[in-house]
Amino acid sequence: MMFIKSILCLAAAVRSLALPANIPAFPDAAIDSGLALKTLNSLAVAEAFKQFGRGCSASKVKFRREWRSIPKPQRREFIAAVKCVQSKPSILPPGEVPGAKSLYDDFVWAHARRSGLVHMSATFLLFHRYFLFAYEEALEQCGWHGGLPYWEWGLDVDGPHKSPVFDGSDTSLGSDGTFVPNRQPQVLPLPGFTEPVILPPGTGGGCVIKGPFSDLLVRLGPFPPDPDRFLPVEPVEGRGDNPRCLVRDLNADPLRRWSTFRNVTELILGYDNIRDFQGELEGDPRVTTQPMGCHGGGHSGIGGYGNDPVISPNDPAFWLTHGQLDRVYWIWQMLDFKNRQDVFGTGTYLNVPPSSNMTAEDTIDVLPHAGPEKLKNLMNSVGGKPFCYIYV
Ligand SMILES: *[C@@H]1O[C@H](CO)[C@@H](O)[C@H](O)[C@H]1NC(C)=O
Ligand SMILES: *[C@@H]1O[C@H](CO)[C@@H](O)[C@H](O)[C@H]1NC(C)=O
Ligand SMILES: [Cu+2]
Repeated sequence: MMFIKSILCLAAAVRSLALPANIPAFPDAAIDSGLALKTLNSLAVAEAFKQFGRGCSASKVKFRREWRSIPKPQRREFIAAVKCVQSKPSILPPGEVPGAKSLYDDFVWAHARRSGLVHMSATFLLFHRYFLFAYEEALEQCGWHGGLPYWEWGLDVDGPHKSPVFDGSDTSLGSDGTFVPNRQPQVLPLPGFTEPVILPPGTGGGCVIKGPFSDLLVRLGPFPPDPDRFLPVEPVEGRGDNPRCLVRDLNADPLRRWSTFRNVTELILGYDNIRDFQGELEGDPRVTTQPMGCHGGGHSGIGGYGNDPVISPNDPAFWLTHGQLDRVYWIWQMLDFKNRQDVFGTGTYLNVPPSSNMTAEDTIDVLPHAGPEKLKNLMNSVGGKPFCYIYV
């Protein structure tokens, strides 16, 4: 209650500011320390409190918090809820995806089956926003009412293996993978860029063996790309049961290169239209000369399955890195809310195969978890029907 009050005070204090013209010019030190991003988050909260609609209100809004700001007993409750989703049976039609044994596997499939449509396309940010929401609802059914947590990358650029998110304690999402020595750098050829991205090996590389999810059985995938696309759509191969451990390879290098406080703050302040903002955030070769973006940095910071564009939701940390990404998008939107309500691009990965331009009137779904919804209804996190959350 105190917390809500202080947010409301803050909202009152900044109400007089016209956004985004009055965003303070931040000193370098504030950008590098994360203070600037924190301030932008506060401005976004203030704006969100003016944008409540259709049943979403200050008393109902869900607070999505950074992992470290969730008290440890609640972190344990969150982990228990994730395990509950992992223990519930699949809701897919019997036999359709034989490897999907649990409701959690269904989420992995929901992402995999659409991966060729919802990356490097108009729906990237909003599909993932809706996807996170569907998962948050499943956690709710499993007794977690605290809002989906997020992972602030900027706090862990000195080593995600030391982070409370990944330290292997019972209040973490499990440890790093076991260290696999003598590995070569990973060479990632990214479509549309002439030079591949080269990543040094991380601090893991093997199975997660300590803490929550050390006993997790990953089942789905790998899914091969379709012959005419970069990523699959409704793949047939890979649906079978392929039980294996969770592989992780935590890595500070990509976090330092693409996902620092500075990278995220400059992204939010540097672009005023969705094409450029989304293109930089995702490293879209049609928009930017910089591959990866903060999205890629976050995934590669987790490494292992978390760095696979198709099956990354197999790692329970997926939801926290994408929570952070949605937070970045959310802050950007809230800094100029009425002008940041559109989508840009087509409905296929790098427009291969070619597809139509999409508009906010188009619909997406997150089957089997959430039905079709117009993109315009997914723009406002506090618009009610379906969303009612903010990041704090
Ligand atoms: C990201 O920020 C770091 C400093 O925080 C900087 O060294 C790096 O060049 C930035 N990356 C990009 C792609 O701008
Ligand atoms: C799709 O959008 C692009 C970029 O704005 C534009 O150049 C193109 O003409 C559009 N295509 C159609 C069919 O409207
Ligand atoms: Cu992602």
